Amino acid sequence: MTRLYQKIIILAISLLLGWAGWKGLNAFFYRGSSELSKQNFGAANVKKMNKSKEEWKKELSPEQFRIMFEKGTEPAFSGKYNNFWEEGVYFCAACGTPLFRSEDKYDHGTGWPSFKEPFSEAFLEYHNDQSFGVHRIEVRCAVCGGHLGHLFPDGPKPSGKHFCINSAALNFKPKEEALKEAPEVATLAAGCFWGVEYQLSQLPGVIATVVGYSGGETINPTYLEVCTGKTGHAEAVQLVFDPKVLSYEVLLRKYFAIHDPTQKNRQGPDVGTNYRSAIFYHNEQQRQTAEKIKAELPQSKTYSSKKIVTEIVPFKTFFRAEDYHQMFYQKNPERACPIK
Ligand code: MHO
Repeated sequence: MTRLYQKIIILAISLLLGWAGWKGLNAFFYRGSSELSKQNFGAANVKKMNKSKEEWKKELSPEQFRIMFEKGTEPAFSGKYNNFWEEGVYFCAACGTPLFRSEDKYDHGTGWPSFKEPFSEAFLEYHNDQSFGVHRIEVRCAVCGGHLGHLFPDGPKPSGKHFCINSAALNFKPKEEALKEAPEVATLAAGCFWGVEYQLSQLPGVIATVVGYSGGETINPTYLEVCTGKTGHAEAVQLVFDPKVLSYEVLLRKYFAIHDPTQKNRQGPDVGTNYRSAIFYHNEQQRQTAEKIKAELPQSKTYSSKKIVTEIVPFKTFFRAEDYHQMFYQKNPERACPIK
């Protein structure tokens, strides 16, 4: 009897140690693993490519096909971009969508190319991956669905994002060449993002949109956290557009026309810093265009010398919002935000 009692205690202790060990291992490998559960998987507004696996098999090398369409991984430290630091853009090796920029590449020391921000959140897609008994977030190209790698929450601040990507899924093009081919990205805040996304997505030349949170400190905030005003984030729309069809200037003029840039920290009934008017510029040219338009506006009749309060600040990071906020207006036209 006593022996059975002892056995039960030993079994319980070993189970407990095993469980604690497993938790410890997870915490060790994915520091801040609770952050993983906060990642929003909302699908962006982007045109998908419909190609079958058989077609990709014919077009890609066996290694690329295995990694991108059979969820493979290249061995650590083996990929051509692991230790590669040239300036340019990394495109999807399958469909050619721009996915990452050299400015956002950093050495995480794990043996795969690592990035702290994507070219645009609109071009990525996230999925839960439970393979090997661990929870990871799989990253795919939103256009062709090709597997790229994983997103870990142990990246450098302010994004905290660590995109761990297979070199074989990428095709690097140097700056000059990339500039000719790649579209541009804009991140804009003008109050409730439902209506802003809808209005701006109607402009010819807009390739993709995604709504989310920008300008604050909190990593992976939820909508409710942003609503408290304590995260520092503003509801924002990230757009990818073709500069040959739509200039940043025309885009900004539309942006100013669809909201009231004289209202500080509010848009109509939506009050709070999360509804502030802000332009998160991605480069010096964008900053200059934004400053120029902002300075011009008060001279027009519409504003009759009223102060334009729109913030013009450098883009730092963008966290996508929950799925139900993506393309909200298209899904719920009856619940429009105050659209001017
Ligand atoms: N007044 C809007 C705000 C939503 S927006 C996504 C509402 O209907 O709740 O912040």
